[in-house]
Amino acid sequence: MDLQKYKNHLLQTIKDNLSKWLILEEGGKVANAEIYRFLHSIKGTSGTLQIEKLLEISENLLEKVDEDNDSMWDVIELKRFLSPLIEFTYEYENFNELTIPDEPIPQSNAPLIQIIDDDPSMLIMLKEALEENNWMVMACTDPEQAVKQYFEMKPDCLILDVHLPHKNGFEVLQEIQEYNEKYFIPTIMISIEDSKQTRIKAYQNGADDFIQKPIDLEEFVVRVKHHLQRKKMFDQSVLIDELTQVYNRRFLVQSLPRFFQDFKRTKDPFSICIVDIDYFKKINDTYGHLMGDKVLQDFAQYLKQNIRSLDVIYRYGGEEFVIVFPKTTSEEAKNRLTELNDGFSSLVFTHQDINFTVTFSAGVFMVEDETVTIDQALKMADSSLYEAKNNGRAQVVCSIADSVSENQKGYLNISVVDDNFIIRTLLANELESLSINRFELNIKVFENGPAFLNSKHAKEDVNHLLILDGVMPKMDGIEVLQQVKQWQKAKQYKVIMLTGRSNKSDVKRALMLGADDYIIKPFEISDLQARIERLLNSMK
Ligand code: GH3
Ligand code: MG
Repeated sequence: MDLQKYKNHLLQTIKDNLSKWLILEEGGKVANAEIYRFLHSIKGTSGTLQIEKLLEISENLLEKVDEDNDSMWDVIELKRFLSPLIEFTYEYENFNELTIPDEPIPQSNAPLIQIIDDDPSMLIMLKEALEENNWMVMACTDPEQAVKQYFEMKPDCLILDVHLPHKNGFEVLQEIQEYNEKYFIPTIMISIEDSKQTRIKAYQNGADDFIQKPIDLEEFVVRVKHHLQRKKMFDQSVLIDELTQVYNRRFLVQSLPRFFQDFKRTKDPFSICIVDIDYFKKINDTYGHLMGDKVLQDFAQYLKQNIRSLDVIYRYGGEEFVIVFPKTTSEEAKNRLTELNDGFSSLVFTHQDINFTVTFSAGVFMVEDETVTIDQALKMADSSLYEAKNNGRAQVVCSIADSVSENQKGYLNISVVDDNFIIRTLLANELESLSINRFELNIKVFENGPAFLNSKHAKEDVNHLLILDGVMPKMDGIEVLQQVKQWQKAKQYKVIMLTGRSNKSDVKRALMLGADDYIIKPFEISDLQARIERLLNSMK
């Protein structure tokens, strides 16, 4: 991979910091902690980027800065101290050229990797190295935001720096530990420190792997790939319910979206049914738990053997199952379930010479409308089941599609703020064609920041997706983002920044200000679309 652009970005970061400090008037002060963090991050990134000279300079300088000292540096003293770095920056800038590789295009179904590192140069570099493999990457510099993003996006792999501002990587791990363990999310800790204690602490806090900075990108990618493969195997191996040997609820959650997608493509309605054994508690109470288990097993097997190969059955919970009948109307599903009930209830169970039979009740919902969500469909099937139980059990009830009211849909405002007419129009067209059924979309374009900020559209009390150009006259995207983040309703906003290739410092600022994602211009529409879909899926 071409490291040149990351080198240039690192250089820009160094220059930004240096110029910020060096323009201070005589008598100006800079906090020791800030210098320490600065040198620390250069050391980590320069090693990874194989800039030996810079690594050496930063290591030497870092040795002279005490991490725990909270004093201030005088600007004159600082200028002298940092002179090797200033010289290097000048030489490097004047004797190296700029080359930029093509951007990769991630797919919407690609594994999702989350990287948390407070050094934007490192973040951008790792993100792009991973994206070269067609994985989707979410990058974040702020641990608070990262934790929120983690629960919203549920990544397939987490890459986490030990040193973060406000909250360190171990603390982040503790916060997400329960979910992380439950779903076996591979977690890689990265750090400039490679002491035995740090590594032990990482593993004790649930990390699966530890990679020291400087990072060898080739090895890094291979290790991530290995973790993703294991995660996939794990996901597959835990999809069958142990007792009944049908798919479990976890797989239901994973596979239901596929039926909805197929429906959108083929327009063939399908039916979702929730099936529940009648008076099951009584079976347990009368004949014992083991007999209860046997009834569950036989019931699941009976269903499995008597449905078509394309129908799918899942254990939804206790004695509740979900059956999906593809290409099936509710009337057909009802007939099939009624036949199944007749067949199953004619089977005789025997416990200590006592014979008994078992029936079930079922609720059916037919998906025939693209605006219906998974949750709504399950809710409708469940309320029909409830009705079947109330009507005396051992029967099948279908719900009526019309009762999924329009007002169950959420509203989503989308704003595109870009001074370039072509891009604005292109994006608006693209967004119009997105099929996001959960939301009633309201798309508006704005040619500058103030027009957006002062609009009624921006202030409405609904979810909002903001696509924001980084560089605009009047007010740039960063300033717009800054203002939006201060609004009380900032939580309702998801923000994607569009930035130019040469504007890596904007990316850095955007991420630090809490943008949810960024895209480098010129961008592939499919990339943008995939990113938008991911973000929208994470919205309630
Ligand atoms: P209804 O006809 O209204 O569905 O009544 P019910 O008794 O079937 O339903 P209820 O929800 O009152 O009780 C379900 C019982 O199923 C309670 C729970 O202890 C039992 N159960 C849940 N999982 C299992 C299991 O894996 N094995 C056994 N043996 N029992 C289970
Ligand atoms: Mg029951």
